[in-house]
This record gives sequence, structure tokens and C-alpha cells, in this order.
Amino acid sequence: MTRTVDVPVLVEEARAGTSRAVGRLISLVDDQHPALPELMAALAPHTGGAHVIGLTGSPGVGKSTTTNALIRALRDQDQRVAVLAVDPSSPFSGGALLGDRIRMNESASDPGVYIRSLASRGHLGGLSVSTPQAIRVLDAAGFDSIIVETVGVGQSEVEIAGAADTTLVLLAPGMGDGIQAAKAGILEIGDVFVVNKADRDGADSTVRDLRHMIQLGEGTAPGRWRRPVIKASALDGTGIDELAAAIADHLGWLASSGALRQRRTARARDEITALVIARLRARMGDLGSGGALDALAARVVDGGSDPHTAAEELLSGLGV
Ligand SMILES: Nc1nc2c(ncn2[C@@H]2O[C@H](COP(=O)(O)OP(=O)(O)OP(=O)(O)O)[C@@H](O)[C@H]2O)c(=O)[nH]1
Ligand SMILES: [Mg+2]
Repeated sequence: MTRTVDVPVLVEEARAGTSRAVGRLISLVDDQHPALPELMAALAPHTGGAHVIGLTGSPGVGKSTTTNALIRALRDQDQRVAVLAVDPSSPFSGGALLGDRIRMNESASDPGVYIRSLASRGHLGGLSVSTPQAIRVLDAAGFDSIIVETVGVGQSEVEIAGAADTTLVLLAPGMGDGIQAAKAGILEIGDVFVVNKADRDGADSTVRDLRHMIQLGEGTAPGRWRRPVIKASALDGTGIDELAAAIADHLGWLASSGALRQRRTARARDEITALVIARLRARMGDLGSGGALDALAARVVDGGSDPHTAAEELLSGLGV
């Protein structure tokens, strides 16, 4: 059963800085509540002010530790900071594991910090639909920076990185070195690279390899963004000020080059597309077993129709 919600009141409370209201709004997103269209419409005029920072990397590379350190650095600049810990790997964990390491620190009692986990629950469109909407809630609630932590387990981080203005890619010496990074396709998505755990052996050579590989892929266009590689040790805070400065530089470059608007337009396009696909899927589901889809499939198997003709028929049946 879905509870009725007073969207305007919740939005007002969230914008006034009430964490509880922000939490309820994100739960509506998480549950794909029927009030979502109304909610998104109410939020829209208040969005666009936040800097969305994606942070990805292999399991255990130090994403949460770095997030903790970044929260402190951004709080020192009097920013309000939100963190979304997105776990695309497990529909079961409820995202709790990712978020836990962050929650345990002192940020828990700081009203200028909001931390929340999102997990794939297997619903239509999954995280590619819910993550950008959760970001919209936090954006409208007036957070200056929104950090989206995603564990890098394949394609998902590329998708989620698409939701960010600035994408940070974390590596560590000896694990997922440069070559691995190139294979995983993360060289393309990173705006700022961090070689974390620099207190360990091999950090310098990882930094060197990475710089080399990035330069190879970098064009010569004037005014392009030169992607920095920062050596850090999130555990003791080394390199975090430099990282915070690189993030601010990148935002400055995005704004002055016009890339910010381009990226956000591309993001909106993806969001619209994902929603359209999710809706089509839902309506095809309604046609499901015993319905028109099965009848068409049977005809294709019998040779009485072909997949193209069947798709055409299905689409016109949906009124598309
Ligand atoms: N030596 C060293 N250890 C670190 C550093 N940063 C993080 N760690 C340790 O590495 C382990 C994993 O750190 P997390 O921050 O939880 O890594 P994560 O990438 O968020 O991990 P998942 O969310 O599980 O993918 C922890 O034991 C940290 O204490 C660092 O700079 N140096
Ligand atoms: Mg983590």
C-alpha cells in the first residue's frame, strides 16, 4: 500500500534544511512512489545549483575514506554536502554496507552533511532512473556539493558517472594499475584521477603510468581540460586539499567552457530516455504472459510473422 504524501509541504521542509524531509523525499524516489511526477515537477525550479561529483573505483580502493576526507574539506569551505552511496552490485544489501563506513564518522551529527545509500532493487530502470532523481532532491534541498560514490564493478559506474558534473576516478598502487584502468574504460570517464593509498609502495609508478596514458588520450584542442592525477592518502588526509582544489578548478572550467550546460543537457537526455524506456517496458509487461506479446512471439516462432513486423505491430498497439 502506498501512503499518501503532501509533496508541497515536504519540498518546503526539505528546502528549509530538514534532513527528515530530504530523507522522505529520497524514499519516494527509492520506492518509485506514484507521487514522483508531482515531486519532480515541484523540485524542478529549484535545481541546477549543486555541483554533482561522481566518485568511483574498484572495491576497497578507498572511496568512502576519500569521501569522508572530502566532506571535511568542503565543510571547511562552509559548503553543505550530501553523499549518495550507490551500490549497483547488490539488490540485497540495501546499500547499507557502502554507506556504513561514512556514517560512522563525525558527519553523522553535522546538520550540514546528509548521507544516504541507494541500492538497486531490481525495479524498472533501476539505479539509472533513481540516482538522477535522488540527485534532484538533494540539489533542490540546497546542497552545494553532492558526492555520488559508486563501486566500480563494470558498466554501472560509467552510467552513474554520466549523472555527475565532475567524475573522480580512484586507483590504488598495485591494484587495478593503469593498464587495468584502461581496460575497464575508466580512463574515458575520469575528470580527476586519484592514486590513493600513496603511503604504500608503488604509488609513484602508478601515478607515472596513469599520467602517461592520460596524455596519450588527450587531444590538443585549446582550452581543453587537462585531467590531473593526484597522489593521496585519504586515511591521513594527504592530497585531499589538492583534490578539493582540482574539483573546484574543474567546476570553473565546466562553467567557463560551456561544458557544464552540455553535460547537463546530455544527462537530461539520458534521463528522459531512461524514463521512456522504463514506461515502454512497463506497458509491454502489461501485455505480458497470455497477452499480445506472447501471441506475437508464437507467430514469429511459427514463421507466420517476423520480429520486425511483430515489433511494429506491438508499437502501434501501444499507440507509439
Ligand atoms: N593504507 C591506506 N589504507 C587506506 C587508505 N584509504 C583507505 N584505506 C583503507 O582501505 C580500506 C577500504 O577503504 P574504503 O574507504 O572503505 O574503500 P571503498 O572503496 O569505499 O570500499 P567499498 O565501498 O567496499 O568498495 C579500509 O580499510 C581503509 O581504512 C589510504 O590512503 N592508505
Ligand atoms: Mg565505500
